Amino acid sequence: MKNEEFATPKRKKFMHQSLKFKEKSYLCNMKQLLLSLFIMSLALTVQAEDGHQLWLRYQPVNTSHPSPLTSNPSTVDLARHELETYYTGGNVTLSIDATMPDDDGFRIDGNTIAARRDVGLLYGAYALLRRQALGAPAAASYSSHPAYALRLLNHWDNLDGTIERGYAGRSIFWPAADPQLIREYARANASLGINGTVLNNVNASPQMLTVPYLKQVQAYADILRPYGIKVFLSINFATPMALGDTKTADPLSPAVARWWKKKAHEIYKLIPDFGGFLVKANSEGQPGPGDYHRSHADGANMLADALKSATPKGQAPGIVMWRCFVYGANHKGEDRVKQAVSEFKPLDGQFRDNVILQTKNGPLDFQPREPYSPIFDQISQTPNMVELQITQEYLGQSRHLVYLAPMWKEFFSLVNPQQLKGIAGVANIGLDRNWCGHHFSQANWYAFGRLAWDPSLTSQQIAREWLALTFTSDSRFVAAASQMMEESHESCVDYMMPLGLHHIFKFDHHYGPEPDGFIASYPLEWCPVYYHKANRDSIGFNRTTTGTDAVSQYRPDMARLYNDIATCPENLLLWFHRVPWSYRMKDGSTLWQSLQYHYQRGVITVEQHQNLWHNKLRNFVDQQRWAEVDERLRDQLASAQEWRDVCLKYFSSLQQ
Ligand code: GCV
Repeated sequence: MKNEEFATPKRKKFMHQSLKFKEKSYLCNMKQLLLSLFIMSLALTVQAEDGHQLWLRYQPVNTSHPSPLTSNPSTVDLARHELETYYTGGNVTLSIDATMPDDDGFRIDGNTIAARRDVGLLYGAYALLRRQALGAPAAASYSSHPAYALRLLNHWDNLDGTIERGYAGRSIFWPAADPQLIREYARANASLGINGTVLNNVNASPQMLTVPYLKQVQAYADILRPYGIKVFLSINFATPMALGDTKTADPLSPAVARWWKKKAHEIYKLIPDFGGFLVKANSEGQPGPGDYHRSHADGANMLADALKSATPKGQAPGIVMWRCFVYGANHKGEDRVKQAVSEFKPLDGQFRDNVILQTKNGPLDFQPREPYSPIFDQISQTPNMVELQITQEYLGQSRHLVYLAPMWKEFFSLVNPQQLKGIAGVANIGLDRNWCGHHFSQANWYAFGRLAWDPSLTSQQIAREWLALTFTSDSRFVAAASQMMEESHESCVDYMMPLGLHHIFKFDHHYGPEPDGFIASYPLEWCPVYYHKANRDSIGFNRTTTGTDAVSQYRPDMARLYNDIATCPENLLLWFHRVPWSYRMKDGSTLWQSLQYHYQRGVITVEQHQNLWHNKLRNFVDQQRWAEVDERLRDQLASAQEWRDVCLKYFSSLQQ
């Protein structure tokens, strides 16, 4: 290894602030001392902030006269209640306007909110409150319409209360829920325009569709309905067989189709506006139609027919969101990032009209940086929706401050948002008092919701908005903290997997580096060494036309761009190309120097963020939230250093 020198950040000396108690003569009196301590503790209690209020920190202005909420409020009741409680600008008129576009949008003219649908009035109310809190001009005329009809959270919550890839405590839904918490969850989502939620893990338990659990789902649906949120369920494809009701789960078996129809009717009886099913089939050990040599279309269509037959008249049929995250089944051995297209492209056009293909933004698995999934170039006759991961499985979990909107915007810069039918985000919500584990992870929930409504918003706009609503609108704080958020994703890529490296995580839990990872009994495509392929001379995965040819799954202009090492963006270089260590990068450095530079830059950025938060932003933030973020930033720095040191040591050892 050549020893490269890097500028280390200037470490500014700082003084730890300490509480100073000035001696005052009146404290001589013991009674007065106790009284003072009591008052001080009261003040601290009043100011205690635990993050539970999220971005909804409006102060009630009209507590004397808000319309009381019944136990079963309508959507319009909720809108009125929010406005009467929190809006300072006078009475607001809510009006249904049948001439407006038939969607969830709204128009605000002074103190009138107009919408085609009730839920539009509720969204308009939240927009008005947000604008008030952000100091937008009160009388401005403003209208807004969602980009997508489907704006969903996907919870990977198990019925025993654990959450797959959850980093904020146990499930808010299972095994049982506090109805008040579910109302708060609904309100937070409605304030962003999120209009659907999948209540259970895609690795689904067959028990989900049994009567006791469906009754629970019914109770949640009743709470969520007035907030404009429909419930959906992940299903296990083999449910009828697993519950002992059929001998097979073959989608072409009449008994199986009958079972699903009956089940769909049972669900709609309990939940008349049930949204539909999310399905992970023949992937990572889940059952599916492939077990019976049937196609994904056979499986999806059978479920789609069942939902259609059971949806109450006059209502759009329930939908099947069929996931394209499929590998290791029919195309075993093929480059993993190609397998989804190989599997689904031949089926395009064979799906019922109430089936939507749901695909992760990248072709591998929510890595810190991936190119977009070529499914979005290849599937044109079946509706597509994108699945983003809000929970930070591969981005430092809830220990690292990583703002994901810049990454999602990268996706939208290459996949036209208008070609999608909907958007889903794998939730980062749990029973932790602050919902998301890390206070700044709330920003990812917020950003997901805002982008699901309007993908043209910039990541910076959203960060500024969120900071002002969540902490303080002081422009010095917002400017510094939003810059930190904006830089955080790139720095995470730098200290984990720069220049297109991917999946060099520790096995199973995916926190921390394991570049030498290889377990013979595991599928090769779970092993880090499969992805970086580093040896003495070179590093990187040749996915060009001379390699696995994954590039050819992209539309022609992108395929050309990625295929040519001279035009391939350097931030994806090692994703698409196998490159000698001595390769000259655009700035003249060798690949090896560049790799070291990126790892070091990532660490330095975290160090700067940690210094900023610790020294400069302390006085803008309440003590509890400041300290909790501060502690995590320290952890993040240690983790970033570990990433840099372990990866560089390993790659350097190969070159000896
Ligand atoms: C829900 C990755 C994750 C799994 C997840 C899977 C999926 O493999 O590590 O936890 O399972 O993606 O999206 O189905």
